[in-house]
Amino acid sequence: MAKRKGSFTMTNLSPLQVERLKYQPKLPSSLASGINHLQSIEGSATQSVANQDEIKSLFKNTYGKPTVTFQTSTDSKSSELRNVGVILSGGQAPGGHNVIAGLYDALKQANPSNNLYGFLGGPSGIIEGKYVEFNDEFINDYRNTGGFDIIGSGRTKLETEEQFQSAWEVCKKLNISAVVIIGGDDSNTNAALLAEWFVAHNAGIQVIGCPKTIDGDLKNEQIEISFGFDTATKTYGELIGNIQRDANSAKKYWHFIKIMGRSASHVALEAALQTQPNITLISEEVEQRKMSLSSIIDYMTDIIVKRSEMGKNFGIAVIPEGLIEFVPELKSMIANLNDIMPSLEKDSKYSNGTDAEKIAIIENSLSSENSSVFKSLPALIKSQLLMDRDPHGNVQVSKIETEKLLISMIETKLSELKKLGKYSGKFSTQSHFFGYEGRCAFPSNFDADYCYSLGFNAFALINFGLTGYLSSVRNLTEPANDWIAGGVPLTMMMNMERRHGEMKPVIKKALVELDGPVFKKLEANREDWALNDRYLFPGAIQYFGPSSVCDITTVTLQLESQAKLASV
Ligand code: FBP
Repeated sequence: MAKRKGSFTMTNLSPLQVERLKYQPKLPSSLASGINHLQSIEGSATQSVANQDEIKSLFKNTYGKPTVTFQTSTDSKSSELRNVGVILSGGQAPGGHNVIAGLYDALKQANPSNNLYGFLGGPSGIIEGKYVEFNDEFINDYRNTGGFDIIGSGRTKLETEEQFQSAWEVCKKLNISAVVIIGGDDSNTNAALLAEWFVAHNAGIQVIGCPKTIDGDLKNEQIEISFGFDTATKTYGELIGNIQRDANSAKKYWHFIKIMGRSASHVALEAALQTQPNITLISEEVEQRKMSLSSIIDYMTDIIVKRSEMGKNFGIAVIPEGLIEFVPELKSMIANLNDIMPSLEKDSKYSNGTDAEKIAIIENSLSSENSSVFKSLPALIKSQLLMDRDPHGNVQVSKIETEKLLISMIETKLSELKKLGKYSGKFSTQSHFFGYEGRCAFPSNFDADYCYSLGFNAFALINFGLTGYLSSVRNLTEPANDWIAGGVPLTMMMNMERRHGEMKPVIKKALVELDGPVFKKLEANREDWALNDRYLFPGAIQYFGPSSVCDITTVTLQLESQAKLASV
């Protein structure tokens, strides 16, 4: 067993760390009544969101289970001795430590002899048998803190027979009868596969997932929001607000701000609603309206020119991280690039070539249409497209400086307009990328409470003998006391999608819905925000003070919950 590397001491903690360690997260009233005083109320049998026959045949043992909701019980439930393992999977999201703290507290409350093991470095920890055993002192150092450093995270995919077999061996050695996987849509897809495999092999090991990701794309009818989205978007909101003040004070720069969030634009959209910048691009809209790169440039340039005519040579543009994958001609070019890269990389002429040589080879290897798109890009972007692929062999869009691509193309457009006498302003720019700044922030009170509840609730699901469920806490716009805790079968969220040329069962990713209330709010206001500065300044996340400031949820959650209420 890996030894714990020293703990924090009160002398090397910041004043905020000291205070946050004392914060007691709130629980839904059902869970607060005690882990041994719960009853589980079953809903009706469920089915997957699509491709029911295929999903059912792939998940013979775990398909169709009912949703469950926990309520307080006057009876006391005895709890058998349990050893549980926990894994943090994928990108960091604020609140992960509190999921583990909630899980630990529930497990110890159920039976002080229960043990919690943390697998190190993500899913590879359970395959390689790398783990730590938690105790009070260990957990206490991490309560209400950001980051995943308590046990680390990783992106190893848990999906093969050999990996499942190794995980089983490790669990047998530690007498682990349940594993909690804290992750996004991919990690929870793997949790569903592992749960099914364990049942099929009579392993006697339950698997429970917890919905994590700052991207906000793991949500559906049953899961209102993934944890981390609240804190991350508030952090970006603060930063954008500060930049807006600066821009409005100096009145000399256009700030182009790319915001993390992978494919979906939920993070950019939420940050925009919190701050009301002059321009917000939404990838899903670009795709649905089939907007070409030049039409995006025209849209942005038009606003820049109009503001300049009003004497405002400054502004703020918010750009979602995944934009280029949604612009039709770039999407096609990137797909072509992803296809030709594996064979090019095996060719020494390409792999030993200089950047310029590689670019020339690529231009000759792409289809003629895709090649002309590639040729039209600035040199910087061409080089970024040559960088290392992700583990699936795809271009890493987070490394493409879309904000700089847009700036450079707008500069070209504006100089053309200048020559035609249609623009006489100044276009001076600053570019930013906000992502990592928000992933490990101290969790907001919302995320601190939500995550602690998710972890506590995960143990309740284990205690009721369930497997293949996602820990679910709903009714999140109400005070924590009124939150509804329960579980949703992972298979209920699945459909079949093409991955690496094969149809695979996966949890459906939620993209921004253009007919949903959140996008509609942007759409209704963006013309006004473009020209008339309606900047909002959310400021830093507040942990202490009036509830109206400290306990607010995201605009996204509020609008979605209002729309849900209005529809019933
Ligand atoms: P998850 O989907 O695993 O939660 O990761 C989210 C994310 O932060 C994305 O927004 C971003 O594109 C990606 O991780 C960056 O990955 P990395 O941490 O490997 O740089």
